[in-house]
Amino acid sequence: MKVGIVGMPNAGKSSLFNALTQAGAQAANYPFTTIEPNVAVVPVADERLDTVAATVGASENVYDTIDFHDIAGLVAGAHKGEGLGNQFLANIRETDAIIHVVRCHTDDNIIHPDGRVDPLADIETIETELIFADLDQAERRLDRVVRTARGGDRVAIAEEAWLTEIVAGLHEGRPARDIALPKDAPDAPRSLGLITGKPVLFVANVDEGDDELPAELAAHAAAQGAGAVAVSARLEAELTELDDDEAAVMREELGVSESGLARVVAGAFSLLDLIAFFTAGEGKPAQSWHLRRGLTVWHAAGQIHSDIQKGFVRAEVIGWEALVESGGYSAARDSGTLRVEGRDYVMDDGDVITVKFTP
Ligand SMILES: Nc1nc2c(ncn2[C@@H]2O[C@H](COP(=O)(O)OP(=O)(O)OP(=O)(O)O)[C@@H](O)[C@H]2O)c(=O)[nH]1
Ligand SMILES: [Mg+2]
Repeated sequence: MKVGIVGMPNAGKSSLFNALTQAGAQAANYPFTTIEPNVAVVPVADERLDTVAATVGASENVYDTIDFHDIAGLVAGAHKGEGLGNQFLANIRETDAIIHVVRCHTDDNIIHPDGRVDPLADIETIETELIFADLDQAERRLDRVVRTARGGDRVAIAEEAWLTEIVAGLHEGRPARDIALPKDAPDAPRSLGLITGKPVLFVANVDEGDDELPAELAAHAAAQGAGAVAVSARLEAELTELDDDEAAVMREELGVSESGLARVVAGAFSLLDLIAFFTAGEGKPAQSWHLRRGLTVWHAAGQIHSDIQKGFVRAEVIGWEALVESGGYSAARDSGTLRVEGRDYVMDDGDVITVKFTP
């Protein structure tokens, strides 16, 4: 899963990025990879995998990862070349979801580009710039497609139709996700890399020790069908410098229950409606994976490897708790809690699967 972080300059994007990256490295004790200075691959620790791995005697734990992309802040007029932000938007066109960091903290020492703290006004500025950037992208593509369509190319003619809808909708100031498209073009916003077509998780960057999501932000997110969580980016960044016990004591004192990483990851997963599943075998790595809820074990096989999906025969499936209670695969097989399922089996959160396939 790839996630792009957007927001106003000084909103706290890089602070959040650093906190997530370091917390991921610590929580999972797993060396994160910095592909570029502003891209981090963060493992998503999952205690269920640890227990499953211990039960079956796996060689190591490999957690599924999230790529976070931190880009420069956007200012009003970015689409006309103001500030730096616009040129970095290309970096997040390929992501699965957007994290929109909104300054809500009231620290006067931190300059706000517009000289005031107003979360909803900031959100509107960013949403407007993203719509303009998408409009630019869609119009350029439309120009090209119109030329091909004139030659009678049927694919181009269909594409011209939905691109025209998108361009018109964006012109009216609507995000791509709200623009109705013909049924044969459901992936259009994605294939075009439209940022306003992606699901959004708002991260309210709140004052230290303030765990509450501002009501106005919660309402705005709900109206859009977006997710929202409150995090103090600075506090989270500071907590990653402490060891686990010290950080737990600090959290307790401040009344901040869960780590910022856990909240952001949980927010992103519920936004994308993802479930976790596991693969594990004796002497082999135990791995966690994620899949959209409602998909089948055949889709799950495709996550693991396209060859495993192609040669899919059947799968052995068991809930992680049942596997741990049985103490291993062979006992689970004997007691009948390990089931054999066909390709249409719909995956449950926490399933452990072994796919049988013909190479
Ligand atoms: N008091 C307080 N300060 C914060 C918080 N989060 C970030 N800051 C400070 O705000 C300043 C800007 O934070 P950054 O994380 O660099 O902001 P950014 O969104 O990456 O900014 P650009 O990259 O310029 O767009 C830094 O001095 C941070 O220490 C917070 O939760 N509370
Ligand atoms: Mg930054």
